[in-house]
Amino acid sequence: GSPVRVAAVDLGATSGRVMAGRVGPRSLHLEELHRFPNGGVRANGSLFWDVLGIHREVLNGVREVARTGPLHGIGIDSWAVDYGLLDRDGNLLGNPYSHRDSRTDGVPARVLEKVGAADLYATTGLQNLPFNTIYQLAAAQGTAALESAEQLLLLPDLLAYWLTGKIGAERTNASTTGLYDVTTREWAVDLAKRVGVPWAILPPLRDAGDVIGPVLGEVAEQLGVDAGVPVVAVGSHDTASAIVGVPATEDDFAYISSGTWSLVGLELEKPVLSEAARLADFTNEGGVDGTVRFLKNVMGLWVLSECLRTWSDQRIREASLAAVLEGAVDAPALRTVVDINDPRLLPPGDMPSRIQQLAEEAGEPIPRTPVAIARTVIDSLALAYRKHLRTAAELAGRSPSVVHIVGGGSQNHLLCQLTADAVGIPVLAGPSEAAALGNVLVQARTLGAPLKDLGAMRDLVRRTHELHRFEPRPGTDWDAAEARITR
Ligand code: ADP
Ligand code: LRH
Repeated sequence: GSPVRVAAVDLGATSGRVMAGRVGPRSLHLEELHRFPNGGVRANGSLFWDVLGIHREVLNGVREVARTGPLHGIGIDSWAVDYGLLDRDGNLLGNPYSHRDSRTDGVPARVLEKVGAADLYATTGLQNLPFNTIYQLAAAQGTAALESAEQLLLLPDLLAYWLTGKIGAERTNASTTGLYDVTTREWAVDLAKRVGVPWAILPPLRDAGDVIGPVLGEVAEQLGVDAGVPVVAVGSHDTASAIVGVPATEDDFAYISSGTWSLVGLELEKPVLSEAARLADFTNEGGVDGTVRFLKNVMGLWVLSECLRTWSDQRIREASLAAVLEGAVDAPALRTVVDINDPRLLPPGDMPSRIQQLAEEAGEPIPRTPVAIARTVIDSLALAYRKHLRTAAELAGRSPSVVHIVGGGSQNHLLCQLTADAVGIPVLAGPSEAAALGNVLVQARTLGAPLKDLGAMRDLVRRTHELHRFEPRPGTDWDAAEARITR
């Protein structure tokens, strides 16, 4: 058939991008036509997303895709859990909060008193993160916005609503809310009732691959496109789209989706809801085509990017990403390691001081320079990947033979090599835009491209993208390092 050309909107917490994706029978081509910075905005004591600004950038990007060639579809994915509320007129009620806002401090404990951790896990299968939508809604109880809300839309669904006027919740992202039953694949209405969440605001569910609807006439005009262009539901959770874009040809592969967050785990056919999985605090998120993303959220390169922001504010000019990574390659290995998932690293702030504080508390040598701090972060990430991949494999009864690293972090060759060393199996790094590729591929299938399943999509990525291979190097005592942080 003739090639399909779509706009893939991929919104990360630190940058948003709009890509033109072209899929032919044996070809897959991605062109980045628009990129813009993203981040929380502090106002009136809270941390919000500038969602109208994001909407404008989505329009700007899609317009650019349409200007440069045919446009057969539009798909949107973004980070998980955050949402906007609509009033009865269909208007947005206030600004969507960032999941890094502190309003959920102390809330999970209150909710768990009502439902019990075991019950909650048995239904949702989710890692107990303070920002899960269920906790954000519990924190919002009694607010004017929640009381007048008619609909809750997760962010990619909100942006799709502004393009099409259609309301819904795509399942991969719904699965991150803590209000979704991972076994029945429906909203967990009873759970919502028990927590006091107004369940009627949860919109009808839809699947990745469904057509959401054609763009509204007014939007088509703004975009300079024909009114019929469909918006297609993709794996609207960016991590779900990224896992579609993992170029695995092996059956037993592990993955790390490495961006602002690192999502570390396995693709499974069924959730693992065992007591051991609950105690290990592993998540069972919904993947495209009914798969399960059995994984751990690791604090990720957020920690490094907040360090870089802090150094830039302090006018430490020599501390650019390229410079600290170059220095970190030659820094001594595992000199200082910290628990990179310490909850104090979640909110924005002076990250270098927090890393030093964690080192001091753990009795580790305190890293003093940007290079030493960056090396601490990278070593600590590799150590966390090792621990969680081993646990995932054990809990799921798998023994992966390779780790695929995708996302922006796949360009961090030091981290990729250390991951191979730490985990003890080869790492295949790339593509860095796996989420956008997954978004393109799911749209292309809906629009008629012959991609029968995830295997076919992954084959196409593998055949069209160059990967970097890292073999594990012996000689570093990772066990001893792990013992230092769990002491
Ligand atoms: P998100 O989608 O969450 O916004 P990305 O997948 O774009 O994140 O990954 C962003 C991260 O990728 C950055 O924080 C940075 O650490 C890393 N990164 C991006 N480019 C490079 C590069 N050239 N070399 C090393 N690391 C990089
Ligand atoms: C990564 C991500 C991750 C979520 C977090 C909120 O961008 O979607 O999978 O847990 O953001």
